[in-house]
Amino acid sequence: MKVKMILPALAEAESPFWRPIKYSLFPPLGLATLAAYLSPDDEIDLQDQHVETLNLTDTPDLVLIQVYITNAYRAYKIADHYRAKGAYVLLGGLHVTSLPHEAAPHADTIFLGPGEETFPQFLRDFRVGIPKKVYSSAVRTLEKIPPIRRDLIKRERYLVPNSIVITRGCPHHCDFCYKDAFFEGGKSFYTQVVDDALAEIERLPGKHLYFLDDHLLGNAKFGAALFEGMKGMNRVFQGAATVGSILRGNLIEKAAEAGLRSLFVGFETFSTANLNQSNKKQNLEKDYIKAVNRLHSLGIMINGSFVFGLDDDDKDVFKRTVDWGVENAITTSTFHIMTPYPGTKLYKDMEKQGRILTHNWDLYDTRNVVYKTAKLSAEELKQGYDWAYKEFYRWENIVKASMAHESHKHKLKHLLYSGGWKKFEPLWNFLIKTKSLNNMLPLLESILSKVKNTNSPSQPVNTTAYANHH
Ligand code: B12
Ligand code: SF4
Repeated sequence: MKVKMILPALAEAESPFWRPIKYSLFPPLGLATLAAYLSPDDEIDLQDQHVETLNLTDTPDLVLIQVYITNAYRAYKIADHYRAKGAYVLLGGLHVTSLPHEAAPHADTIFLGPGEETFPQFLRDFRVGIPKKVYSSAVRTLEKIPPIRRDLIKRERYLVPNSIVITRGCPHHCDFCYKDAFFEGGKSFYTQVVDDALAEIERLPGKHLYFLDDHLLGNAKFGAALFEGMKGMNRVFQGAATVGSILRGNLIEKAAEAGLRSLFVGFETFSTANLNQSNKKQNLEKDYIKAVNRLHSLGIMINGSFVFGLDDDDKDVFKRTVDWGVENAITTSTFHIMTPYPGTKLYKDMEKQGRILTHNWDLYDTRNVVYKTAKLSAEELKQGYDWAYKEFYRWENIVKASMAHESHKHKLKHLLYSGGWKKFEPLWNFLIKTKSLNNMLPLLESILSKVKNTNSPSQPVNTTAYANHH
């Protein structure tokens, strides 16, 4: 059977803010995970529109398309195109799960939730000619999942070909997060068996790994065993976690020992009212600065995530947030305009209150205001967001934040990481065009190399995370 798997490009691809490097970071891991359930005799063509031009002239028997919110319209068009040609078309992913009725008319079969159980079930049904219209994930486990078909990934086109996910979901329930909607009807946080995760890591060439798990420290027992197993593997890795998990116990030390060099941290907001509004209980009364210092003392760079536009935010929130980041030597920051994704509690609340201003999903990229704001006007919010990015990544601020570290090595690493990520667009574009992004990996690995802490543990010793997407 001829199978085509497609990750359509996100709408941002046509925006003036499009940064090709941001979309050449991670390969389509979800589709490569599903490909493992196909038979070795199937002829599989996996295409990622972020890094290649789609070939739409082929005639596959089965087409799988992954739908995110801002590629939804493009995904539907591609689906319609292949259905018109007689292919059997499957749609799945976050957006299909949030809005199955919108996706269904464009597909022969749709999938809700994770695909590890439902896709093989579909294949069994399809091969005997009785496929269903809808498959909804209920049983959830990562036990005995077949090895991801990484051979289908065009490694040289990505900066971070070694992305990996060994857990699914997260133990928390923030109102703005997709998590509860996507995992409805079953477990919403589960992990691989530690030995399987270690085996998957072993299969990855080179040194660098990027864990795309929502919360790498979310299960302390699993984390401890994983990091124990990773000791001596000579890896450097990046991941994401909550403020609380950094402050609790000694898991973060174990992670650092195993090679954790940069962490995406969901600070999101400094306001208690905002944390309550978004049910982000795990951040309430947490000492953010203590968490920052702990990471710095372990030589872990920080990519801070911040959301603007929660109801308690006023005009000062932008400056307050940028100043805090620079003063506390946060290496990279990811700012978002709050976005009520369909299916989330936030969306339902906003809809009830008549606050949703547009249903144009292309605008739901966290760079646009799509809802009626409270204390800020929509213009103030958008301008403040744009200002925050510019201000945080001004050379003066990059240098200032770098200088907050103690040793010259740490200052330099911060400078290289943050400056390199935001200030060398032409170089990144050249590497993408010449398909040689992967050649930058050794440089990234050396920037992420271990920081020998000659200072006392309480002194900030640091650097950061590359480009997290959030
Ligand atoms: C990698 C990543 C990116 C990459 C994506 C590129 C890529 N190659 O996939 C990049 C950097 C481009 C990116 C960008 C952004 N991202 Co992002 N990203 C992720 C991340 C960390 C991992 C995705 C992943 O690989 N998961 C692991 C695989 C195994 O799971 P999966 O892809 O979901 O696939 C499974 C199922 O969905 C299903 N499935 C998927 N497709 C199909 C198709 C069929 C036919 C079937 C049967 C099944 C199926 O089966 C798979 C196996 O179970 C997720 C968080 C997460 N942990 O998932 C956030 C996440 C998707 N991102 C998010 C956001 C907000 C963004 C940005 C808006 C951030 C920003 N401000 O720029 C942008 C734009 C996204 C958009 N416009 O929709 C949100 C999405 C919220 C939403 N409702 O859409 C997430 C969920 C993070 C979060 N916790 O909020 N992101
Ligand atoms: S902690 Fe992060 S991944 Fe978990 S529910 Fe909250 S926003 Fe989502």
